[in-house]
Amino acid sequence: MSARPAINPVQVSPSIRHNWLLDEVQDLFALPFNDLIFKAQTNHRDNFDPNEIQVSSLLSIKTGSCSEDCGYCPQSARYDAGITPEALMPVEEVLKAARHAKDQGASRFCMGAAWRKPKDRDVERVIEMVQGVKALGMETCVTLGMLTDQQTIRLKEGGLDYYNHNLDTSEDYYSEVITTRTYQDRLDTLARVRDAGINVCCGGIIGMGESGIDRSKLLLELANLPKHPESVPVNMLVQVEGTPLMGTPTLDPIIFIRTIAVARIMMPKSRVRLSAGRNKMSDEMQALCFLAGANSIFYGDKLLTTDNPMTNHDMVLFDRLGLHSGGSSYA
Ligand code: SAM
Ligand code: DTB
Ligand code: SF4
Repeated sequence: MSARPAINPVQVSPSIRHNWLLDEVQDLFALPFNDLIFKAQTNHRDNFDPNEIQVSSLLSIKTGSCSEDCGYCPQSARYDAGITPEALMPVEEVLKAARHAKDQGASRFCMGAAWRKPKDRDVERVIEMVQGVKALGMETCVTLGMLTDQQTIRLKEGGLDYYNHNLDTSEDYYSEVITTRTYQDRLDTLARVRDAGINVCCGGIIGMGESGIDRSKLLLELANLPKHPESVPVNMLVQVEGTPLMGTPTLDPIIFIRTIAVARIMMPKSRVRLSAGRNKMSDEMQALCFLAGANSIFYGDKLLTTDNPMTNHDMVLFDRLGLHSGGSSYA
């Protein structure tokens, strides 16, 4: 192993850019794999401890019966994916799950609700959860759907650290997947979150049948936001029986790894999260994702409604790769 220092303050990466062109993104995707990974890993080392992974745990605080038609999602009321709907959880139960996640080694607790948009009284309940989780010494993230200005301000006042709201795919492909809210709706919520001073967690899903240009355009959209999201979750579609996207041809894993690498290069200081879909990835594929610049994962036996690798499997994987958990979102 070479003795390259973990973080070299002299080798500061080129300035953060918000003016990426589609051709440049496609040129990155088209690089020989070794050249792309080298570039991404070099960039990664200039900005982060290369062996440190930020670890978040997820909890579904309100499950199923969602009015939206997101074609990938088992929680939409429009599809029969065998989900048992559950109302918003009591605060104490949420805190019990957060304590467990902390004991398992998670530093951030992400609470997800199957809503198109929350009611004001729901937001107040979620704020109680956020405050309880923060009191445990964990970072907090919630994903509740579209927000009003006032709700966003309340969440900020309540101490929320991160808001997750994904663009999911390119604007062009979006209407193939979701028809009940627009791409602009999502951008509007993201702008509210940013303006309120809450850290932004925003990414997408790869493997929904989109083209290479769609993947480039998704990354272009994220990297050309006025400020890069502090966290960029890159999900591989979890195919769930009963959802419209079940049966989508499986994506070449190399393309997924390339997507991680291009995200790392375009958003050099963001945490790129290897998110949903790890259950279907080999340990070797995950190792390549970390090499390509992923430095965050969802940890815990469950995502929202689907399975994630078991925590002890992840611990062994970290050990085999010499990875350690730690770090906050932004370098
Ligand atoms: N209901 C809120 C919303 O959609 O804004 C928040 C929860 S929603 C489940 C959060 C994100 O999870 C979605 O935007 C999507 O990116 C991701 N997701 C949901 N189902 C998925 C699946 N089957 N595979 C991969 N990612 C998924
Ligand atoms: C994100 O980008 N991925 C997470 C989190 N943000 C909320 C959700 C993944 C959900 C996978 C399907 C499920 O478990 O229901
Ligand atoms: Fe509802 Fe969110 Fe699922 Fe879409 S992704 S159906 S908004 S829970």
